[in-house]
Amino acid sequence: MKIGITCYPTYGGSGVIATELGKALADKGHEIHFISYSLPQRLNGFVGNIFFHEVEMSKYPLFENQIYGITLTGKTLEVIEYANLDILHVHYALPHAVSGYLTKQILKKNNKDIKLITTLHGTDITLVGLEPAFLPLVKFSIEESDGVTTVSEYLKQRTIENYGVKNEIEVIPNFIDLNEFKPEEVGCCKKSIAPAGEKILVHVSNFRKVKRIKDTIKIVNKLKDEIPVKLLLIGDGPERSDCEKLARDLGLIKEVLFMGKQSEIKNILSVSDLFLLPSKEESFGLSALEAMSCGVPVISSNIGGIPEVNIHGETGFLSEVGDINDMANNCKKLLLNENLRKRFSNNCLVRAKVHFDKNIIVPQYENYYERVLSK
Ligand code: GMT
Repeated sequence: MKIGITCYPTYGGSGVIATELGKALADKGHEIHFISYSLPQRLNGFVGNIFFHEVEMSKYPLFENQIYGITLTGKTLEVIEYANLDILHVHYALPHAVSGYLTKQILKKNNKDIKLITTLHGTDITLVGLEPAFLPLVKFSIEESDGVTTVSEYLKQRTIENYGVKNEIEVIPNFIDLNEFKPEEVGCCKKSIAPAGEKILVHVSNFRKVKRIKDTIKIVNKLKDEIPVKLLLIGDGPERSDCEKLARDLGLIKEVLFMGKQSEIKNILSVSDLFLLPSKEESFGLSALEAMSCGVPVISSNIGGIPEVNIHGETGFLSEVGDINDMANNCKKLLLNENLRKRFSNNCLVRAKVHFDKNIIVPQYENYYERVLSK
């Protein structure tokens, strides 16, 4: 098949999944055309059947506020024309699904068609999509897609409830490359982070409010007198400055390390004892799955699609959003009992392998493409 993939290129989970999906499909012989405003972060290495098309923004003076959705549509039309795509698979509703709809309509005028598949990832449905200015657009573009997938059962239900859409929605969970995210001995790295043998807690995100990163710092504040710990905060975004201030105010300069964006997350996960995900909204929690795949148990909130990934009492523990006492106690249970932590770690590996292995999930997408094409 010839497949166009539109996604955000930056660190967010939707871009990661879109890129990994494209790479996996290319491995299976499909021709993949990525369309985005810059090269997706995980699109590294040369593969003969992967193409990248950059959406270049116009410098025209009237466009003081960039018209990305329209420029994207123009570029997509060009790619479809030149590459003769069978499917346009867009990740994240705004503006990608809206642009996909416009693309389809313009093609129709020229007696051409393309199948439009929209994968909904999270805040496109639960947060920004609900803003009054966007809600009708999101609803309409879902209804007009030839196929719609969500990354969790939770997100499917939220899509139906929030937008009243009647389409059939296919749940295809996020996936992981077990060869890449696996436990590894990176002793030297561990020594430099925790020279006195401190326990290592880690959180990875794009530092948005929805992630409640301050909770991770408050958890460390509760643990530090009983257990020597280091908290690695990986990523960057709007909440970082406030979090740095909180860490300073609490006197946790040595305990909390702001590492910024990192490319080798799997190495950091490999030396970590626990992964923290206290989000107030999360449709899936790809970062938690990456941790689990490296054998790192997850301390998370019990919200959204997280319970479909992290199983309470098996791969980690779940607490109510904002209940940092409970989260800190759950950390203690595992940090003070290495046998239990190891058992959870093993459960994580098994769960990642049995439910979220790339080799199980990518064929589900292929199968779904076939079904949509034959409609
Ligand atoms: O960061 C992104 O690219 C999208 C982002 C979002 O806010 O929608 O992440 C979502 O998609 C990821 C990949 O499917 C999921 O693992 C995240 O749980 C989800 N984030 C939220 O729901 C907050």
